[in-house]
Amino acid sequence: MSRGIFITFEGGEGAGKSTQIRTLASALEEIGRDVLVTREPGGSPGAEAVRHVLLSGAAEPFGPGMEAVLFAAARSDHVEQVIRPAVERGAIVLSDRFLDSSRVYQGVTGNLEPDFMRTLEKVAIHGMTPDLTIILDLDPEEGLRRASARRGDEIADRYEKETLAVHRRRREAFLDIAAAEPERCVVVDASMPPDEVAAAIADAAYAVISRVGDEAGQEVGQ
Ligand code: Z5A
Repeated sequence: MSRGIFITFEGGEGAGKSTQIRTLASALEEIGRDVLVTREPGGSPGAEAVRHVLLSGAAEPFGPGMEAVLFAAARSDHVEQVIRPAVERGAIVLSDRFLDSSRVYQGVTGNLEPDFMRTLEKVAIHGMTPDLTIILDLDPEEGLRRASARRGDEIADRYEKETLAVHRRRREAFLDIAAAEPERCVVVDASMPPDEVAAAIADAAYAVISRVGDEAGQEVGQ
């Protein structure tokens, strides 16, 4: 049995991550693949309990360091309870946000020390680096407009309420990560119509699926 594949989706608010994960999951299931869709913060019972604390803003008064540790604790549980077992059984795991969100939201716009962030990341993921990260790139004004239209009368969460300048800085930070790790990250223009965004994502995903399949074939042939 070939090993599974771990794909993460990143980007700003309202960029279309959930929409595109659903589309890719359906396409992969149609060709008979075992697919697990998950999200952060959350994805396991322990991490979902921490999600509420983080998104309600309950941890915000205690500072970005406290929030970063909580995101890392949730991620560690998510990795060990859900992601690693699924990848080990051969599934394709699609996660709505993962380590790059911590690098950007807590590390860059939370102004936390790079060494502190690296240590937390190492402990939280314990070697579970994504095979592919799709960065959905969108002007934050459009992303917030989409997120607000979808939310309707519900209250904006802790992150949606932040200033446009902060959201712009995050967009740049995601693009900086993609430039620094081109072997892992693919940037997709999220301003295109959903089917065009989906086609670009499918190209990137199938390329990785085929590469991992070839590597598994070579190992079996050794
Ligand atoms: N966070 C953090 O700080 N540190 C961390 O380590 C992690 C997370 C893991 C999670 O929020 C928050 O936690 C997040 C960062 C922080 N900040 N916020 N907010 P969340 O899970 O509640 O929300 P989100 O991750 O930001 O996702 P989202 O706002 O739900 O957006 P989305 O999933 O990217 O978009 P969508 O739901 O697919 O689409 C939004 C709307 O746009 C919807 O009505 C769609 O129909 C529409 N849409 C989608 N695609 C298109 C296109 N192509 N054209 C037009 N309209 C579209």
